Amino acid sequence: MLDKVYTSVASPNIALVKYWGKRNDVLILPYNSSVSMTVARAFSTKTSVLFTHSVKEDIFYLDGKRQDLNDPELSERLKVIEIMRKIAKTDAKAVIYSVNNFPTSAGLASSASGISALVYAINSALELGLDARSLSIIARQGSGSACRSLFGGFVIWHVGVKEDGSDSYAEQIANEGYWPELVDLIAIVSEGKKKVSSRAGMKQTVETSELYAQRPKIAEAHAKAVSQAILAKDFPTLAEYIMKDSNSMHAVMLDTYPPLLYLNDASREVINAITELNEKHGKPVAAYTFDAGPNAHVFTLQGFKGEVLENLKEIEGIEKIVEVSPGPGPEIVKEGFEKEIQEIVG
Ligand code: 2P0
Repeated sequence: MLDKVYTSVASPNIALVKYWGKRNDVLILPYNSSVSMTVARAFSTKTSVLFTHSVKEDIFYLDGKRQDLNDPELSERLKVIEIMRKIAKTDAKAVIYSVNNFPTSAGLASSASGISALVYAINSALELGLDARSLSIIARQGSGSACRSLFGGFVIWHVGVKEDGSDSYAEQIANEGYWPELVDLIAIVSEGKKKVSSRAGMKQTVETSELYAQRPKIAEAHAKAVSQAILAKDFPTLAEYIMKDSNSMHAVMLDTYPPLLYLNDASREVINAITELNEKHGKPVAAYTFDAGPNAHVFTLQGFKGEVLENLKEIEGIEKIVEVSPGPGPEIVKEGFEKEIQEIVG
């Protein structure tokens, strides 16, 4: 409905089996399925959307600042607006006011929660009535990992085989209440110089890594093993495949030419500490995973949390540790940024 504000909230996700490489850069189609956990609302993006004929162009505020929609990176991500406008057959302009309740330095990507919150709010604002699977296909085209945030709990993004991307969507494996004992301890480490963005980095890997040809079938097997381990609440198997998949992705990153080195000394200390802890227990009680940066995500069960934290606290270079648990998918909320949007529209 035009001239009415709709507000959604969505949370980011952390990959347990990684997406790293596109077979189609425009539609954002991956080379392999990936699996993730959507995190609780302590980390979320709240987005209010209004469609109207009373402004001449789309307007987008992020964290209180108006964004330049001619910026190529941002406009590529925001093409989801145009996709949805076409479905609704409207030329009304969008006024968007989006706020993250967590800093990007918290070790979680804000683009996933941002884009999933946006498509979720637009679905209501334009009265499209699309289900979460269809919305995940739209969100995917803004940013691959965003499609997984359309669901809560544990989620698989299916690789798909079709050229139009209609079978490359996200699906829930188990909801956020399924395995509440599982926690992710994010160890924030000091970052060095700015890393290569995920989008640019994965393209370089696909183009130059000789090992990459092996990656899709390895990751596909990991996605299957991780999905089964989640359903069985089998932590040792889950932990083994989480670590193997992180290692595998960082192997093809290192094999990229020139190499992509996202881990630092503190990251490697975490790998050593978790490996020793698991050896001490004679089975995996914790699992590390790293994205395109040095921050460690350490998965464990509540019963081992104290011991894992003790080990992490001894590592030099860890600045802080943030605990996150499984969380819900996007939702529409009553209270949004009505006042702010009113001021923008005038
Ligand atoms: C993931 N990452 O599965 C992997 C692991 C980073 C490492 O998805 O180009 O921002 O927008 O599709 O989704 C980060 O890449 O990239 C990412 P685009 P995206 O979570």
